[in-house]
Amino acid sequence: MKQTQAQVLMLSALGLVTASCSSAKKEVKTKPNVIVILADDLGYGDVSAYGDSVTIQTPNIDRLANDGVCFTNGHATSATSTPSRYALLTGRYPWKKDGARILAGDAPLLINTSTYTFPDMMRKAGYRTGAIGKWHLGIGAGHPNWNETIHPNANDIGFDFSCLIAATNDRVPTVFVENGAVLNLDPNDPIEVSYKHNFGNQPTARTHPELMTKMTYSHGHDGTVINGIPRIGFMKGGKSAIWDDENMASFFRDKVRTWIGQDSSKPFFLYYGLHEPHVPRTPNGMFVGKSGMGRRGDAILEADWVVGQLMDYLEENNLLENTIVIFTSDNGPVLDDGYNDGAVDSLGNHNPMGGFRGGKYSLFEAGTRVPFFVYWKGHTVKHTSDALVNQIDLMASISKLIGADCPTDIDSKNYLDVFMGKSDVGRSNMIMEANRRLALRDHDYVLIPPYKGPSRNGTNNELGNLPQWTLFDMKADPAQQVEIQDQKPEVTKRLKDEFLKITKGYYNPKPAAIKLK
Ligand code: NG6
Ligand code: CA
Repeated sequence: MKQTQAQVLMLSALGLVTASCSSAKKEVKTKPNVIVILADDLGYGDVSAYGDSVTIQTPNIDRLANDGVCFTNGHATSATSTPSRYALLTGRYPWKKDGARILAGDAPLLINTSTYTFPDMMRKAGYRTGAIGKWHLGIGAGHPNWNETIHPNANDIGFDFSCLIAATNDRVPTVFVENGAVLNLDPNDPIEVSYKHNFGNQPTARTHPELMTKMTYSHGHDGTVINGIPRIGFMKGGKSAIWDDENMASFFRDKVRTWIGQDSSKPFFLYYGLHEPHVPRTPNGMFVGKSGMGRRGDAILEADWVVGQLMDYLEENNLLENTIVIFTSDNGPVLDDGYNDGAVDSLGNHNPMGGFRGGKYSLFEAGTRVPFFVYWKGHTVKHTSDALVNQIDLMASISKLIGADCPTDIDSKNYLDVFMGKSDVGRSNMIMEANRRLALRDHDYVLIPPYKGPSRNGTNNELGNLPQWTLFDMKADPAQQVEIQDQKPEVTKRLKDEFLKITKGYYNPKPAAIKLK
């Protein structure tokens, strides 16, 4: 690939090209390409860069960690996908937004088209913007007609191009949606989708268990069976558009390469949502049996391969020097998330939570503490950083880097120096969210307010529902085994006041029950 105009401008800003560009120097801003790779349910302990105790090998992801900034205290805002992605793409805390909870596959677009988003900001700054992979932020205005182009879609909140799984790989419709329209749809075989009722006496996982030739369900996931896998929700028709679970990774890999390669006149911003290792775990044959840890481990190897494929592409096309690659995960890990896929039995000594308590859905640490790496060849200061960083701050931080306009009244704050590895002074506090429940992190302390509700859900992950205001010291006790609120009443009081102030009007000790559907 030829050097893009943006690259030339950047090199010029760095004084690496001479005379011919010097007249443009005054207006020059550094505008590298920006890629955010967001894995789905990948745990802190699932990436080998985090230490010898990790029993799976992820050499490609490790390359970002080892050559870039490896954050040991990096967080998603939330312990589930939709709110976490909402925060990343809007720079706003999801608990301030009605309806920011795990969405059904036919839910309306969660982000208002009038909201100034991260991709809007990038577009305004001269970037072309793409969203490829998992979405899970809704589409349309409610119960979309999947047989026509659906509006509003990802392109209405700032993306020039989108090719997406509308929700999750375990939810219908099991089709790709490109720029708002279902790919490869045969108009003579229209798609119908419902999360309320089946279509006539169409077979489901319950009525026709023999259809589950690839995987059976353990909880939920008892709707329509597609490709031998039971899903959430009911779907009819659209046969030609149904995705191939085992080739989804290479499908998106190719989309990413084509999209990056098709236009070099502008820098690009890519939001790349990997579907691994979310359920159903359907690694390609290349990875089956390779991790020794069953389907979940094999799916992680596939995610690692995807990262390698992207990095190779960037390298082969001389884009590495001009591209920031950010790798992280939307929430913490889970083993049995509704399928009998052997994740629990084949785990061995592996600890996806990296020794932290809880996991996906949890207010405990493993809910939001996720793998987090930033790599920009020649620019990021390679090291391991213990700074507290949060995905919500990427928007404001990148705005500083590229000289873009970012509103100051949002929750996203500028930590560019931290993300670049030039400073290890991260956030002093943040609010964590898990299924509409909130907790406070302040320096090394975590304060979890009382919540009514079960201690675990069907996944067997601990949720963090505790009867009283509970204080932990993450430095002394990273596994959150020792409650110290009684030893430290002043700290507890100070943090409680701080929590109630930040979350004023949002803290509800008894949030509406979350249906795991
Ligand atoms: C839950 C699903 C789970 C997963 C999750 C969303 C059941 C029992 N559980 O409701 O399998 O799909 O939603 O995961 O249906 S997330 O990573 O996208 O937030
Ligand atoms: Ca997720």
